Amino acid sequence: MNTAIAHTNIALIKYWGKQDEQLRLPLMSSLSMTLDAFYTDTSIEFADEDKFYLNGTLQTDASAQRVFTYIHKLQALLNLRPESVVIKSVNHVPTAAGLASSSSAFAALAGAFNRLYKLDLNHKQLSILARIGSGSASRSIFGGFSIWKKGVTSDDSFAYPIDENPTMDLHLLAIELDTKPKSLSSTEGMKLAKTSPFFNHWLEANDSELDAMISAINNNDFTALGELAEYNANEMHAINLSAKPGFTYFVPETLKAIELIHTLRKNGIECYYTIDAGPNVKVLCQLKNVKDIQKYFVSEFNNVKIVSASFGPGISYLD
Ligand code: 2P0
Repeated sequence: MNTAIAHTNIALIKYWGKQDEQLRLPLMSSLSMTLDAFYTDTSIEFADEDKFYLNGTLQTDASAQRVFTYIHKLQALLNLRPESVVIKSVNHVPTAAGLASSSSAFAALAGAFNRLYKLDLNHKQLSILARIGSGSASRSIFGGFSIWKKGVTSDDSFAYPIDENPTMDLHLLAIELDTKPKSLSSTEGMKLAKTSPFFNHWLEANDSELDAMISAINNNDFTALGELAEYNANEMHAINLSAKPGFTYFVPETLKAIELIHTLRKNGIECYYTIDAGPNVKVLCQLKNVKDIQKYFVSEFNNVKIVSASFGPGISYLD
């Protein structure tokens, strides 16, 4: 059946800007945490006609187009027979998560493709294939903490693990504030962000922020990790606001959630936020505070859904 399973990841040092759109080569290195609670399993088989099923439903929209463009690109790149395929993907992302799944989706698809053609690729090669589907997917090949180094060519831009079984007490609470599809894709947002006058600073700060995050992880320093992850997310969203034209993924509830995190901190409950290309907020915290933080968000927002996650594993195969 050629089935691969990959988990989503959340960037603590973010990828936001490409040097090559086609190959998805980034302008900066990024660092992420792979999550246990959210994953995708994908199987692929040769068939008479290209078909893509997501959660059991045949897809005919832009998402199917993106998947087949990707498969055809890999077939051409690796000089493989351009055969048709049936792809069946299931996203095990709780509906409450409010998390994008392109990182797990393209990592699992790259793994399934590897099995289909019996390519026997190593994890570095798989990370390169996953990256071509979606940048963040390069990091989902690995569990725990991983770094995607930007590289200068396609063969040189891949992720590697820094600690696949971290012992750090680090939990993530995904707070679902808004379920509407985002108005601007990551791909488009990244293009616009390059017009910000602060974009150069974003690139210049990348090396030192990456080094500082690696130190925080090596020193098991939750405070340093949280402060820097929050700062890095703020920089990314500041670039969006200052682009020409400016834009934001925030909705009013996003700002309210940020305010709540400030209040929690003032009250001695240590927690930090990170926010991706959408309105939902992810809280970084330690196990002892998970329940209190959940309670506080539930009391301040009506019907808010919260999913708790910690470290997840790298790619695996079902058969
Ligand atoms: C990240 N994001 O590092 C950043 C932070 C969102 C904000 O990677 O265009 O779906 O497919 O390479 O990987 C989301 O963008 O973008 C993303 P493409 P992707 O996780």
